[in-house]
Amino acid sequence: MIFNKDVALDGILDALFTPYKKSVPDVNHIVTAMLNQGIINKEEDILNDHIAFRTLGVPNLGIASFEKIFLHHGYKKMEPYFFEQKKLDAFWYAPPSPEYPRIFISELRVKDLSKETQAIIHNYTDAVTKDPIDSIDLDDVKAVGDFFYKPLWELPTLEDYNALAKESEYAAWVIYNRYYLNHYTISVHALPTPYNNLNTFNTFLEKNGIVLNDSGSKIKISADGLLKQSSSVAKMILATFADGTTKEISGSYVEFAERLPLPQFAHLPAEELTTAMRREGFEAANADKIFESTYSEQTSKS
Ligand code: OOG
Ligand code: NI
Repeated sequence: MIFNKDVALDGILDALFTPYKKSVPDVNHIVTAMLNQGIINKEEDILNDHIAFRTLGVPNLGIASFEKIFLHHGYKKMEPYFFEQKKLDAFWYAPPSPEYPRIFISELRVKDLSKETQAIIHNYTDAVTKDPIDSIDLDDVKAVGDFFYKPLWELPTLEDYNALAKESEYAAWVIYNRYYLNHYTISVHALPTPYNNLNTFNTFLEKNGIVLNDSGSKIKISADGLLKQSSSVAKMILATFADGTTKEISGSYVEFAERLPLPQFAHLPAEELTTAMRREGFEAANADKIFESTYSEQTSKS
């Protein structure tokens, strides 16, 4: 297969974005503010650094299932990350060409949870007896697009949702939101000066009413100093549970990333820097705090 322009991948990404934008009003709010401020001339000027998904580590689901969609479209599996306290595993995936976003997929280590919590999760997921991806034609944009929003298990009860959230807010998020796009990420380094650094960009965001995740600190910085990340706190959505009761729960959020040039390219002017000359990949310590963008301690601030 020749990559570069993958029409199916374009369609799949579009299918993810339309519902995401509808349920995360911060996206249009930020884009409009950037247009008004003259930071961008059109929405397409924004470079999407990466998108992220969450999964449950149970048979037939999890990373091993979900990643097939993107491996099929030329993504390459890169480094793993491990989050001991949150009981998560993750990988990042490099795109077939730099105009496509990286992908970050995480998975709950279900076996590491309490027996009670495992039982609740299995109550839902045991209905999935074969890998659902294996019955999709991955070149069929409509089929893949529909898959992201197709219920793979029953709608949870509020009681189960609350019980899961006590042990793992991540588990509760996935049992309700499933494969909804968790976030997309604005590449801050690709913006015009002075907005091409996270400090200035965050000030702009906060002036425009965006509430930032401050777990650890608002700007998460990798050990090498070259990857800086911030995120908004998740938008609350009114969820309807199996018994018809409703509750406001966390939906998705927006992330902002600044990838600095690698030391050997640091002397080059910004317009000469390619993606390959900047810090690649992710950073576990940053990610650990970014996950909390959907955790109640953060969302209760907005
Ligand atoms: C993903 C959190 C980690 C990053 O860029 O390191 C992350 C999530 O909340 O599911 O997005
Ligand atoms: Ni991210």
